[in-house]
Amino acid sequence: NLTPTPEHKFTFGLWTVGWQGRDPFGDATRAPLDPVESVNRLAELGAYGVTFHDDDLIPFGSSDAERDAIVKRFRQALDATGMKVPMATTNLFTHPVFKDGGFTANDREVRRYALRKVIRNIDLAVELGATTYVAWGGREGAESGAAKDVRVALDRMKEAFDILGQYVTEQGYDLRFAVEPKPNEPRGDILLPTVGHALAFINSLERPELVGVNPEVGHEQMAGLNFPHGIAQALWHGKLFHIDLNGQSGIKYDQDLRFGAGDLRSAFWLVDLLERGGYEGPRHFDFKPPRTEDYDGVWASAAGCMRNYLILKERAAAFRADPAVQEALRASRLDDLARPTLAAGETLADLLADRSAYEDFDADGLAARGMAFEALDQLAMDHLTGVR
Ligand code: 3MF
Ligand code: MG
Ligand code: MG
Ligand code: MG
Repeated sequence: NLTPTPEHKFTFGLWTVGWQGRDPFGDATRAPLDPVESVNRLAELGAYGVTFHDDDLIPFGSSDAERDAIVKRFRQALDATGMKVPMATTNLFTHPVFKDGGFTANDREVRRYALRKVIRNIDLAVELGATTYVAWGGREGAESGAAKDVRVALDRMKEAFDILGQYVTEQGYDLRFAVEPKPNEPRGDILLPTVGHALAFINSLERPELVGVNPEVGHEQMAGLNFPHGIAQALWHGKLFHIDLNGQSGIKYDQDLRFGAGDLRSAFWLVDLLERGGYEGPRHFDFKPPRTEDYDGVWASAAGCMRNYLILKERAAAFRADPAVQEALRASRLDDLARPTLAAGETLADLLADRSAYEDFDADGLAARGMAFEALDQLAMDHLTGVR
């Protein structure tokens, strides 16, 4: 069944369908999109909810009265459609004041302002029912060596997350943070560039249990990394709090293609993993309908994200259910990988005393065994392409 419904938990950033197509070389190709229109159209398409940066909903510099009116109207659209807001985030990158970062700007006043801007939107996020707060530090970084003392900047980054953790704890909010890594763009080099860097950083925080990751397909691929592998490790650590789905074709600028475009094989393994791996959160799309598209194209692109996810979900399930695949998995000894290397009750001393493990080990004999991975992967290809 390829029809999206709210049970599939598909969500979209307001900034995705609302992207007007402005890029470093060209002006906007589309007129501004009313967030209420986005809520209505995405609801019609079968989405579960929307997410937003503070400034996506409430233009930067709005008065308190304008803010209240905007929020009221937005809330009415949510109520009328049943759309949810499971996640929100802060824009700490568009205004020129953030040119050297938010949490790690060299200017202390900017860092204090950034924290206040985040906290203000956390209150709104919680009011609207969000349980995840994403932090993407696109301007936290540098273009040159002496411009940023990275170890000191990481002290400031930790300070920011510790303060935010204190805030949500003191308020009694049911809200967790998700760090979104990215290697570069817009900064030349961004702090916490990959999932692995972010996971290590989280361990140094005062409240590590409140902080996880929000990996984005394209961001990890920009660093040449295998996205499903990164997601698997985040799941293994219990840290996959949220995810940004989109498409990317290799190491280049952040393409934000619709999900399933770009590296389709990687998308197949990703869906296979998410559907089997215990991720219960929203399937959140952070994509950009190409600037070639008018609004018909925008909604076709959004629908395509969900459709491709559901196609891949169906294909991955067929792959796992195929008896030939199960046989091929055994032939490739995946069941053996699942067995602990020491037997139950066996000790290190037993391993050291086991002559078959070393002295009598038949290295050449074991080396001669093929792994049968090619046949297994071809079955995946057959299922992915629908010929099987
Ligand atoms: C940039 C991004 C961001 C983040 C967003 C937090 C503008 O490459 O991916 O989108 O996803 O700021 O959710
Ligand atoms: Mg991105
Ligand atoms: Mg992207
Ligand atoms: Mg993103």
